[in-house]
Amino acid sequence: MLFSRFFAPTSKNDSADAKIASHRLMLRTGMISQTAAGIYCWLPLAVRVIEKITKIICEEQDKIGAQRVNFTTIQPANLWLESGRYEAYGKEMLRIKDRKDGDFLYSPTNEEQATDVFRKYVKSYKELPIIFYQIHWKFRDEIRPRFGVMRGREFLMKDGYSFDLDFESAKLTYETVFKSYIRIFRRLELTPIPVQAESGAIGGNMSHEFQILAETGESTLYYDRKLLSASDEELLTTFAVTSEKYNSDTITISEKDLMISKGIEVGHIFYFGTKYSKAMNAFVLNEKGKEIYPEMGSYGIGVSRLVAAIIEASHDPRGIIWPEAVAPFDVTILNLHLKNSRCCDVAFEIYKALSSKKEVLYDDRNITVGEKLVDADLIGIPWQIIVGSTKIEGGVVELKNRKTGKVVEMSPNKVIERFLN
Ligand code: 5CA
Repeated sequence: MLFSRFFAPTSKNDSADAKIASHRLMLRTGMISQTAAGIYCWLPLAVRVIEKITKIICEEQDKIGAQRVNFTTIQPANLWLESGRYEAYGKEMLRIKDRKDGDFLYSPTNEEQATDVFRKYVKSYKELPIIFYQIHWKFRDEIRPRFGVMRGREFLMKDGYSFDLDFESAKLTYETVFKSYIRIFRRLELTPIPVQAESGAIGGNMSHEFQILAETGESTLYYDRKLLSASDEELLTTFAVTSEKYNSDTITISEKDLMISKGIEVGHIFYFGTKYSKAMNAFVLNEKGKEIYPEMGSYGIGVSRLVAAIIEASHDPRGIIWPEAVAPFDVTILNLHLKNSRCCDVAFEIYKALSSKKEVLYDDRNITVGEKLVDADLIGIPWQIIVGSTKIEGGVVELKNRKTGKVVEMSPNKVIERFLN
């Protein structure tokens, strides 16, 4: 991709109302553009990151047998009248009338719809367990949308819904999804802290939140120091709670092992038994022909929030430092001297060669050297290949690692080899 043709409207100044690093940096790099309170347009850099995250989520969910679907953003109110949540959900739900005066809503979550699809088609215990998931937009009319996409009103969620025949099987599904989530967050180069949580508006009695440590997080976490080095299996049972559940009288770990930190909730999973299957009369027949209400769970990841959480976890005063797994491009080439034909030839040659295997952003814009270097650090692509007139006379270009800041000189051929092999 030629930067001169790429839509990334970067800016030199911070927006006054951006209070946390991710919000500030997403605006400055031109990843997002606000259209109303808590409602954002996602521009090309951001869409590339979302697609990388989506791919990782789908790979890990497909591995555990979850099946991707697309439920709808607009739902008829009667599904929610059946479950009893239409009134209970309150003002966070955006209610819509169609032209025939019918009541609809913009999905804040899709338990009812998943249950409705299930009851229409699944009739036998033999078809269970089933896990559906989707990656789709949600709307919640939050009282205080803030911190950019961190707490938006319109946001992208990965939401999953499971159906099992009995409690044992439902618990196994819950634990399988739990472990899949840990793998997803680790692949995103994050350190997830799973905490036992309240289930709130979703209901139910077994629930974990997945938190990412960050000083700007809205949750307060109390957890056992061991958690930071626990295996995926141990994570299920190691002590960790949010402030809503914390009670110093009942705590079982010693004071010296107790850690208290701020966190960002990037995922939340729930087991809620037959709450929706009973309310919506979704049942299967068991081997004796008896009607059984399946045991259900639901599983969310805040995909758009994750983009911001990754930036909170990985930035410095100069800008974003993308983990390689989700970076919008693998490598950027900075041609510092467009008027020098040797620089142009070498930069273009490297660009052509690398583009066969890598996602490359070639900065061919007619701006100052300083602006180019500042933008490259701001946007945070993991590797920068810097082509400048003095170095090129000596037959070398510079390869800079955004994270460490380390620069090494090498010949253009060497740098091509470095990325193609
Ligand atoms: N139905 C369940 C799971 S599918 C559910 O809705 N869970 S949730 O309410 O906890 O949301 C799942 C995840 O979406 C949260 O963990 C959070 O990361 C993200 N999320 C929730 N509200 C917002 C919001 N207003 N802005 C951005 N992300 C949000």
